[in-house]
Amino acid sequence: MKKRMVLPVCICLLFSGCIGKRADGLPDPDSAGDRKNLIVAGLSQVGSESDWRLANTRSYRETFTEENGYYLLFEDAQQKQENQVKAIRNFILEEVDYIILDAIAETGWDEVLAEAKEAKIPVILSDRSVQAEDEGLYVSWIGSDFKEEGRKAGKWLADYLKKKGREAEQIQIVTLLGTLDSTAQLGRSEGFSEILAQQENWTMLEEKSGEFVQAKAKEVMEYFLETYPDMDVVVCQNDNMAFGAIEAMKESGRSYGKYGDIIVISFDATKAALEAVKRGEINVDFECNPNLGPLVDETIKRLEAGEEVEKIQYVEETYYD
Ligand code: GYE
Repeated sequence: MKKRMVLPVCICLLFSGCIGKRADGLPDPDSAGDRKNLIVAGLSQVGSESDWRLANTRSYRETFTEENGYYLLFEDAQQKQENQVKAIRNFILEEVDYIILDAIAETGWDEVLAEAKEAKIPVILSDRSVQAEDEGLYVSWIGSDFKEEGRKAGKWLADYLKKKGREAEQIQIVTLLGTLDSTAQLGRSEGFSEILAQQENWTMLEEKSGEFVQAKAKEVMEYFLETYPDMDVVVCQNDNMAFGAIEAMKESGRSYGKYGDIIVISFDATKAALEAVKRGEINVDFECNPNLGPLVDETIKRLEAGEEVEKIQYVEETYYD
């Protein structure tokens, strides 16, 4: 009884995409009808830190429509894990049919995901994965093979240096890391390190987080340029950070890219970054596909039909140089 009275009020205040409100802001008791016959999905999105992220959100908004049978509750966590935990708890109170989580970090999910499991709400991980004690806490992870992206970047660099006749040279590298502990950061770092470990003459001077954000990356790159003026390569774990690095290099009068001194490696392959590849400002860009909405939709429809789904579903990706 008490639960019925209190919960909808809290939920309506917390969700921007709320189901229905009376003029006084309180929930309309009839509004539950809005979502009748629709699959209610609660999506906890990381934030809006990059162009990739905006494209990813767009993909969900375009796919999870009423015409396609969904009622989407969208929550932007603004880069805070605590907001994601709160959103998941509210999705549970809302009794959504599915929870879609794009986790800011890999750790720290056991408790809240156990609560979702207890409530029998299937959780689908989108883009990023989590390290859970019990893999049964989520149904499927749909995203990119980030480790492979990192490996591809390392292999590309080895090939490129060989083509330039620089394979015996000492190569000094710095890395602009993404959000620490995120699957994209961990995978890209691990994959690249694997190749680096096989190269006697490569040195990783320093790795520092630019949090996947252009302005932050620019600051870190300024520090790198001052501290390591002889660097040969900057690995940028996303395109917005590559733009930040480029700004810093431009301002300090350093040459970079295909026709310059510092080799620029990036990930995501957004439209603007591919233009920069064409201009020779970024040497190479490893694609990361943000269009996950249709894949998650397909997974949910399969679950609805009682079918099994794979635990990990990787999207196909290429690169541009
Ligand atoms: O590379 C970056 C974003 O998790 C793949 O997060 C995603 C990464 C992407 O902010 O631009």
